[in-house]
Amino acid sequence: MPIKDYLRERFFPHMWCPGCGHGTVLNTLLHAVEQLGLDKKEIVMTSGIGCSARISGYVDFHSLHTLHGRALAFATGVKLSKPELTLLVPMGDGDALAIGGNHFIHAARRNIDITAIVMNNRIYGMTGGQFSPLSGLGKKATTAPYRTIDNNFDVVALSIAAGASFVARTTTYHVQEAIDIFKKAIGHKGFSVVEILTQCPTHYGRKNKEGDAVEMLAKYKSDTARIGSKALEKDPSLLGRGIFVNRDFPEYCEEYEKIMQVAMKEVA
Ligand SMILES: Cc1ncc(C[n+]2csc(CCOP(=O)(O)OP(=O)(O)O)c2C)c(N)n1
Ligand code: SF4
Repeated sequence: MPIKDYLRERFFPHMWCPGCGHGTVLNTLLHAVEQLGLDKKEIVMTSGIGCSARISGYVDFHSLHTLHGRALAFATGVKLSKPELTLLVPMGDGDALAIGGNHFIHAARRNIDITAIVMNNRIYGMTGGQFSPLSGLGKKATTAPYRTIDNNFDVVALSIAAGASFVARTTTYHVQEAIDIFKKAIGHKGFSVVEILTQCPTHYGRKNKEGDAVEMLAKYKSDTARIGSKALEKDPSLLGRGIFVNRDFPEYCEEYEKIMQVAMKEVA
Protein backbone atom coordinates (compact mmCIF):
# COMPACT_ATOMS: atom_id res chain seq x y z
CA MET A 1 0.00 0.00 0.00
CA PRO A 2 1.47 3.45 -0.87
CA ILE A 3 2.65 5.42 2.19
CA LYS A 4 0.13 8.17 1.57
CA ASP A 5 -2.71 5.68 2.09
CA TYR A 6 -1.59 5.39 5.72
CA LEU A 7 -2.07 9.16 6.14
CA ARG A 8 -5.26 10.94 7.13
CA GLU A 9 -4.85 13.61 4.47
CA ARG A 10 -7.82 15.68 5.60
CA PHE A 11 -5.85 16.58 8.76
CA PHE A 12 -3.08 18.24 6.73
CA PRO A 13 -1.28 20.63 6.70
CA HIS A 14 0.26 19.41 9.97
CA MET A 15 0.85 21.71 12.96
CA TRP A 16 4.60 21.12 13.39
CA CYS A 17 7.08 24.00 13.00
CA PRO A 18 9.41 24.05 9.99
CA GLY A 19 12.39 21.81 10.82
CA CYS A 20 10.66 19.91 13.64
CA GLY A 21 11.88 16.32 13.85
CA HIS A 22 8.43 14.91 14.59
CA GLY A 23 7.58 14.72 10.86
CA THR A 24 10.60 12.47 10.35
CA VAL A 25 9.37 10.22 13.15
CA LEU A 26 6.00 9.96 11.37
CA ASN A 27 7.72 9.29 8.05
CA THR A 28 10.06 6.57 9.35
CA LEU A 29 7.27 4.93 11.36
CA LEU A 30 4.99 4.77 8.32
CA HIS A 31 7.78 3.30 6.18
CA ALA A 32 8.24 0.60 8.83
CA VAL A 33 4.50 -0.15 8.89
CA GLU A 34 4.40 -0.24 5.07
CA GLN A 35 7.45 -2.52 4.83
CA LEU A 36 5.91 -4.89 7.37
CA GLY A 37 2.81 -4.96 5.16
CA LEU A 38 0.50 -4.21 8.10
CA ASP A 39 -3.18 -3.63 7.46
CA LYS A 40 -4.08 -0.19 8.79
CA LYS A 41 -7.33 -1.58 10.20
CA GLU A 42 -5.27 -3.81 12.50
CA ILE A 43 -3.30 -0.92 14.02
CA VAL A 44 -4.32 1.25 16.96
CA MET A 45 -2.35 4.36 17.87
CA THR A 46 -3.00 5.95 21.24
CA SER A 47 -1.36 9.22 22.20
CA GLY A 48 -1.44 11.76 25.01
CA ILE A 49 -0.89 15.51 24.64
CA GLY A 50 2.05 17.35 23.11
CA CYS A 51 3.41 18.25 19.66
CA SER A 52 4.58 14.61 19.47
CA ALA A 53 1.17 13.27 20.48
CA ARG A 54 -0.45 15.06 17.54
CA ILE A 55 1.00 12.32 15.34
CA SER A 56 -2.08 10.18 16.03
CA GLY A 57 -4.22 12.66 14.08
CA TYR A 58 -2.15 12.22 10.93
CA VAL A 59 -2.28 8.43 10.61
CA ASP A 60 -5.23 6.60 9.13
CA PHE A 61 -5.16 3.89 11.81
CA HIS A 62 -7.65 3.52 14.62
CA SER A 63 -6.55 6.36 16.88
CA LEU A 64 -7.18 7.67 20.36
CA HIS A 65 -5.88 11.13 21.23
CA THR A 66 -6.20 10.96 24.99
CA LEU A 67 -4.89 12.66 28.16
CA HIS A 68 -1.40 13.96 28.85
CA GLY A 69 0.70 11.07 30.18
CA ARG A 70 -2.04 8.46 29.88
CA ALA A 71 -1.49 7.05 26.39
CA LEU A 72 -0.04 3.79 27.71
CA ALA A 73 -2.96 3.30 30.10
CA PHE A 74 -5.42 3.60 27.20
CA ALA A 75 -3.24 1.34 25.05
CA THR A 76 -3.15 -1.28 27.81
CA GLY A 77 -6.96 -1.34 27.91
CA VAL A 78 -7.24 -1.69 24.14
CA LYS A 79 -4.58 -4.41 23.96
CA LEU A 80 -6.11 -6.47 26.76
CA SER A 81 -9.54 -6.40 25.14
CA LYS A 82 -8.27 -6.96 21.57
CA PRO A 83 -4.84 -8.64 21.81
CA GLU A 84 -4.79 -9.33 18.07
CA LEU A 85 -4.36 -5.61 17.29
CA THR A 86 -0.99 -3.85 16.94
CA LEU A 87 -0.61 -1.01 19.45
CA LEU A 88 1.65 1.96 18.67
CA VAL A 89 2.13 4.63 21.33
CA PRO A 90 4.13 7.74 20.40
CA MET A 91 4.89 10.04 23.35
CA GLY A 92 6.93 13.16 23.99
CA ASP A 93 9.60 13.04 26.67
CA GLY A 94 7.31 14.95 29.04
CA ASP A 95 4.31 12.83 28.15
CA ALA A 96 6.24 9.56 28.59
CA LEU A 97 8.48 10.27 31.55
CA ALA A 98 7.23 13.29 33.50
CA ILE A 99 3.45 13.04 33.96
CA GLY A 100 3.41 9.57 32.36
CA GLY A 101 6.45 8.14 34.15
CA ASN A 102 4.52 5.81 36.40
CA HIS A 103 2.48 4.35 33.53
CA PHE A 104 5.69 3.90 31.57
CA ILE A 105 7.57 1.84 34.15
CA HIS A 106 4.57 -0.35 34.94
CA ALA A 107 3.79 -1.06 31.28
CA ALA A 108 7.44 -2.09 30.90
CA ARG A 109 7.27 -4.24 34.02
CA ARG A 110 4.19 -6.09 32.73
CA ASN A 111 5.81 -6.69 29.34
CA ILE A 112 2.56 -6.01 27.52
CA ASP A 113 2.85 -6.21 23.71
CA ILE A 114 2.87 -2.49 22.91
CA THR A 115 5.40 -0.41 20.97
CA ALA A 116 6.23 2.72 22.98
CA ILE A 117 7.98 5.47 21.03
CA VAL A 118 9.66 8.15 23.14
CA MET A 119 10.04 11.18 20.88
CA ASN A 120 12.81 12.86 22.84
CA ASN A 121 13.33 16.55 22.03
CA ARG A 122 14.50 17.21 25.62
CA ILE A 123 11.83 19.86 26.23
CA TYR A 124 8.08 20.53 26.48
CA GLY A 125 7.59 21.82 22.95
CA MET A 126 3.84 22.34 22.87
CA THR A 127 3.65 24.50 26.00
CA GLY A 128 6.53 26.78 25.07
CA GLY A 129 9.79 25.23 26.24
CA GLN A 130 9.71 24.09 29.88
CA PHE A 131 12.43 21.60 30.84
CA SER A 132 11.58 17.90 31.08
CA PRO A 133 13.08 14.88 32.89
CA LEU A 134 15.09 14.26 29.72
CA SER A 135 16.57 17.77 29.32
CA GLY A 136 19.66 16.96 31.35
CA LEU A 137 22.02 19.12 33.39
CA GLY A 138 22.98 22.64 32.42
CA LYS A 139 20.27 23.23 29.80
CA LYS A 140 18.21 26.37 29.28
CA ALA A 141 14.42 26.36 29.30
CA THR A 142 11.64 28.82 30.13
CA THR A 143 11.49 27.21 33.58
CA ALA A 144 15.30 27.21 33.88
CA PRO A 145 16.40 30.60 32.56
CA TYR A 146 19.86 30.24 34.17
CA ARG A 147 20.29 26.47 33.65
CA THR A 148 18.79 23.18 34.78
CA ILE A 149 20.15 21.49 37.90
CA ASP A 150 18.14 18.25 37.39
CA ASN A 151 19.75 15.08 36.12
CA ASN A 152 17.99 13.37 33.23
CA PHE A 153 16.68 9.83 33.00
CA ASP A 154 18.52 7.58 30.57
CA VAL A 155 15.50 6.15 28.69
CA VAL A 156 17.38 3.01 27.67
CA ALA A 157 18.66 2.20 31.17
CA LEU A 158 15.29 3.01 32.75
CA SER A 159 13.37 0.82 30.29
CA ILE A 160 15.72 -2.12 30.78
CA ALA A 161 15.56 -1.79 34.57
CA ALA A 162 11.75 -1.59 34.46
CA GLY A 163 11.53 -4.84 32.44
CA ALA A 164 10.99 -3.87 28.80
CA SER A 165 11.93 -6.80 26.57
CA PHE A 166 12.97 -4.70 23.54
CA VAL A 167 14.87 -1.44 23.99
CA ALA A 168 16.45 0.69 21.27
CA ARG A 169 17.64 4.21 20.56
CA THR A 170 17.97 6.09 17.29
CA THR A 171 17.65 9.64 15.95
CA THR A 172 15.86 11.55 13.21
CA TYR A 173 19.19 11.90 11.39
CA HIS A 174 19.52 8.09 11.08
CA VAL A 175 16.46 7.50 8.92
CA GLN A 176 17.23 4.00 7.60
CA GLU A 177 18.26 2.85 11.07
CA ALA A 178 15.03 4.28 12.52
CA ILE A 179 12.91 2.38 9.95
CA ASP A 180 14.77 -0.84 10.72
CA ILE A 181 14.43 -0.37 14.49
CA PHE A 182 10.70 0.44 14.24
CA LYS A 183 10.17 -2.73 12.16
CA LYS A 184 11.91 -4.86 14.78
CA ALA A 185 10.16 -3.14 17.68
CA ILE A 186 6.71 -3.62 16.13
CA GLY A 187 7.52 -7.25 15.28
CA HIS A 188 8.69 -7.98 18.83
CA LYS A 189 6.23 -9.72 21.16
CA GLY A 190 6.34 -7.78 24.41
CA PHE A 191 6.88 -4.21 25.57
CA SER A 192 9.15 -2.44 23.08
CA VAL A 193 10.68 0.96 23.72
CA VAL A 194 12.19 3.03 20.94
CA GLU A 195 13.77 6.28 22.05
CA ILE A 196 14.16 8.55 19.03
CA LEU A 197 15.99 11.85 19.42
CA THR A 198 13.99 14.45 17.50
CA GLN A 199 14.88 18.11 17.17
CA CYS A 200 12.77 21.01 18.47
CA PRO A 201 14.53 23.98 16.84
CA THR A 202 11.81 26.37 18.02
CA HIS A 203 12.35 25.97 21.76
CA TYR A 204 15.21 23.63 22.71
CA GLY A 205 17.42 24.63 19.78
CA ARG A 206 16.87 28.35 20.18
CA LYS A 207 17.26 28.44 23.98
CA ASN A 208 20.35 26.25 23.98
CA LYS A 209 21.97 27.93 20.98
CA GLU A 210 22.09 24.68 19.04
CA GLY A 211 21.30 26.41 15.75
CA ASP A 212 18.67 25.48 13.20
CA ALA A 213 17.24 22.05 12.42
CA VAL A 214 20.13 21.16 10.10
CA GLU A 215 22.71 21.97 12.78
CA MET A 216 20.75 19.99 15.35
CA LEU A 217 20.63 17.01 12.98
CA ALA A 218 24.38 17.32 12.40
CA LYS A 219 24.84 17.03 16.17
CA TYR A 220 22.84 13.77 16.20
CA LYS A 221 25.36 12.53 13.66
CA SER A 222 28.49 13.76 15.46
CA ASP A 223 27.45 13.03 19.07
CA THR A 224 26.15 9.45 18.69
CA ALA A 225 27.57 6.12 17.56
CA ARG A 226 26.26 2.60 16.99
CA ILE A 227 26.66 0.29 19.96
CA GLY A 228 29.48 -2.15 19.29
CA SER A 229 31.18 0.31 16.88
CA LYS A 230 34.86 1.31 16.92
CA ALA A 231 33.76 4.96 17.21
CA LEU A 232 31.97 4.29 20.51
CA GLU A 233 34.88 2.20 21.80
CA LYS A 234 37.27 5.08 21.03
CA ASP A 235 35.00 7.74 22.49
CA PRO A 236 32.65 6.43 25.21
CA SER A 237 31.25 9.95 25.72
CA LEU A 238 29.23 9.48 22.50
CA LEU A 239 25.61 8.41 22.96
CA GLY A 240 25.00 4.81 21.90
CA ARG A 241 22.41 3.98 19.23
CA GLY A 242 21.00 0.62 18.23
CA ILE A 243 19.17 -2.28 19.86
CA PHE A 244 20.23 -2.69 23.49
CA VAL A 245 17.84 -5.47 24.52
CA ASN A 246 15.76 -7.96 22.53
CA ARG A 247 14.72 -10.89 24.68
CA ASP A 248 11.84 -13.34 24.94
CA PHE A 249 9.85 -12.96 28.12
CA PRO A 250 6.24 -14.01 28.95
CA GLU A 251 3.85 -11.48 27.42
CA TYR A 252 1.08 -10.00 29.59
CA CYS A 253 -1.99 -10.67 27.38
CA GLU A 254 -0.95 -14.30 26.88
CA GLU A 255 -0.50 -14.79 30.63
CA TYR A 256 -3.83 -13.07 31.26
CA GLU A 257 -5.54 -15.45 28.82
CA LYS A 258 -4.11 -18.45 30.70
CA ILE A 259 -5.50 -17.10 33.99
CA MET A 260 -8.88 -16.52 32.32
CA GLN A 261 -8.96 -20.16 31.18
CA VAL A 262 -8.27 -21.37 34.74
CA ALA A 263 -10.92 -19.05 36.18
CA MET A 264 -13.53 -20.06 33.57
CA LYS A 265 -12.97 -23.76 34.38
CA GLU A 266 -13.51 -23.05 38.07
CA VAL A 267 -16.79 -21.24 37.58
CA ALA A 268 -18.09 -23.72 34.96
C1 LIG B 1 -2.85 17.03 32.89
C2 LIG B 1 -2.13 18.01 32.03
N1 LIG B 1 -1.07 18.67 32.51
C3 LIG B 1 -0.40 19.55 31.72
C4 LIG B 1 -0.79 19.76 30.43
C5 LIG B 1 -0.07 20.78 29.59
N2 LIG B 1 0.80 20.16 28.61
C6 LIG B 1 0.38 19.89 27.35
S1 LIG B 1 1.57 19.22 26.40
C7 LIG B 1 2.69 19.28 27.67
C8 LIG B 1 4.12 18.82 27.52
C9 LIG B 1 4.51 18.50 26.13
O1 LIG B 1 5.85 18.09 26.09
P1 LIG B 1 6.26 16.67 25.55
O2 LIG B 1 5.39 15.61 26.08
O3 LIG B 1 7.71 16.51 25.80
O4 LIG B 1 5.95 16.77 23.98
P2 LIG B 1 6.43 17.80 22.84
O5 LIG B 1 5.36 18.86 22.80
O6 LIG B 1 7.77 18.34 23.22
O7 LIG B 1 6.47 16.97 21.62
C10 LIG B 1 2.12 19.83 28.83
C11 LIG B 1 2.83 20.04 30.10
C12 LIG B 1 -1.91 19.03 29.95
N3 LIG B 1 -2.34 19.14 28.68
N4 LIG B 1 -2.55 18.17 30.75
S1 SF4 C 1 7.46 23.56 19.27
FE1 SF4 C 1 9.18 22.17 18.91
S2 SF4 C 1 8.29 20.08 19.14
FE2 SF4 C 1 6.58 21.53 18.83
S3 SF4 C 1 6.20 21.53 16.61
FE3 SF4 C 1 7.59 23.24 17.04
S4 SF4 C 1 9.66 22.37 16.72
FE4 SF4 C 1 8.23 20.64 16.94
